[in-house]
Amino acid sequence: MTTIKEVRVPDIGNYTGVEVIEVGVKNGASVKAEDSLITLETEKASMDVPSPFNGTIKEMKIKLGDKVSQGDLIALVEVEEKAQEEVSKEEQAQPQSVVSEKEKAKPQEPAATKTVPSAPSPSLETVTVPDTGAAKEVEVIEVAVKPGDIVKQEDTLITLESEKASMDIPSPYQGKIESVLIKVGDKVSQGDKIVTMHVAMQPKVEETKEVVTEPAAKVQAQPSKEVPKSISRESVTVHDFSNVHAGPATRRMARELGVDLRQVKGTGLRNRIVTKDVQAFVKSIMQGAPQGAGSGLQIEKVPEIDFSQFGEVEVKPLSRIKKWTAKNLYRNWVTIPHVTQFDEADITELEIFRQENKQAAEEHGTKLTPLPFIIMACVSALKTYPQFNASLASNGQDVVFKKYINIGVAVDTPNGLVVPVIKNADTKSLFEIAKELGDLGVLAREGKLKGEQMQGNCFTISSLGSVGGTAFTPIINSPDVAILGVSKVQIKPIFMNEQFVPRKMLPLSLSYDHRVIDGVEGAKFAAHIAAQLQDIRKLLL
Ligand code: CAO
Repeated sequence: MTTIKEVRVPDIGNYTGVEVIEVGVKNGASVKAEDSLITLETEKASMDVPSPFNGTIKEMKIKLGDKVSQGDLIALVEVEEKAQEEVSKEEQAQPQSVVSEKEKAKPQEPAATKTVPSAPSPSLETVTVPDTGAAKEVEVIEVAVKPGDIVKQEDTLITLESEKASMDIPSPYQGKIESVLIKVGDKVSQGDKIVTMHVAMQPKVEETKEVVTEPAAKVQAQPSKEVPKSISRESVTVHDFSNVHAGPATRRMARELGVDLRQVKGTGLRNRIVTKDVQAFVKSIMQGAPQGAGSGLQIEKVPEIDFSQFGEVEVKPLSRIKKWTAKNLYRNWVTIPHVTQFDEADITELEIFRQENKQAAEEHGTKLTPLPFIIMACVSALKTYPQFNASLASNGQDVVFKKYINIGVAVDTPNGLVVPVIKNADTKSLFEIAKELGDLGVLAREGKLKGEQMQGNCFTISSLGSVGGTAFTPIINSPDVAILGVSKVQIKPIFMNEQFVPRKMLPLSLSYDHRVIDGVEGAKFAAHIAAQLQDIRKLLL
């Protein structure tokens, strides 16, 4: 017998609104007790939240970038009663570590540790390991400074890793490192010396700053199990670092530099990726080394301009959706070699048929626009050219061919662009597609789309036909390998039967990933869509 159990964010000390930096599982995934569900990251520590049960993920309630606090619902897990009993027995045998009431009472948000004497500057200070709240003998997995380095207050000096968490130990001072008294692999405890440093400027307030305290939750810094990557609009936004073994400082550096950590080879203990690996990766890219799929670098920051010097301005934040979209579009634009193939379809006959059947469509409770026909033509093209119904695997070497056909349709909403998905479009009739399209469009504009309605697309259509334009170059919605842009129908003089005749021409713009699709294939795919639309009887074949 199975029951549905809730997994909630455990006691993570006094942290609230902690960012979810990884989602290790997706709906339907089997998990064992202790498998990581999500990874949280504060400024100072990253921590995995493991499943307390063996079972199957019924529904993930959290996504990348969410901010969570104790008690927030992470997932619903379908649990076999028997499996649960076994886990309970294991739990009894191995009680979880808990943080004492005293530790819980401490403010959790970190920083270094020392009582700062109000000595006249400059002075030579020794920085020691603070009370990490963890057991003694915690391993040093990264040393971020060397003699002569200038560090700012709060810069990471070393990273420690216990069984449950990795944590950065920041400098309590601004100054110059005189000597480093610790090396990678050392086991340290509270009070052990880390560095001596010439302190240029003392912190203004004489105080004992709070320590990095291991969160009370069962937290782990070990890499979580690899899970199948969901191929969806949502996964497009997810940096799946589930198989990455790296500490907070390294992750932070990677984020700042726009480095995809999955592409970086770790040289630290147990192949952990350390900051120097990220630096070496960046250097190799700058020197022209080839990159794997999906990686990329922030090229250069746009200079900050004070626009108010030219006239009145008003600053408004981008919507949440637009922020996500901006990141994804940017990544897709710089990492995928796009080629856009233009074509046009003579839809004169289609339009006659559509007008004749508008009434019938209304009787089916839907509206018949050119888009459902275009979707059916794309289904036919995807069946004929399966390399378009595919994704490049993250190793950049394999292509994942999909045996299902889900079509995403870009919908502009007041909050930004969303891509609801018509699932198994190859099994649906014209009216069914039209109805689903209309319903999804309404839900999208009302901001009521559910996560699963935006997941699993294989190919995307962006139609600006109702707006205008003659052509455009759509950006591929990775992990798709192609996207079809549709512009406004125009009546054009087409030379037929020895004379020019007015025909309704539909402009098509097919962008494809040139790593997966050859130019000839791109041209054939676009031509296939055009041919299907020109003679819609072919859609029946
Ligand atoms: N050329 C000329 N007219 C077109 C056309 C084209 N390529 N495509 C659609 N039209 C017409 C439709 O026939 C309809 O006219 P009638 O009401 O006279 O039949 C009108 O434009 C409006 O269509 P629509 O936008 O309601 O419907 P759609 O099936 O084309 O689009 C959907 C469906 C979900 C995309 C839509 O609801 C929507 O959001 N459209 C706005 C455009 C948009 O957001 N596109 C995404 C752009 S971002 O990449």
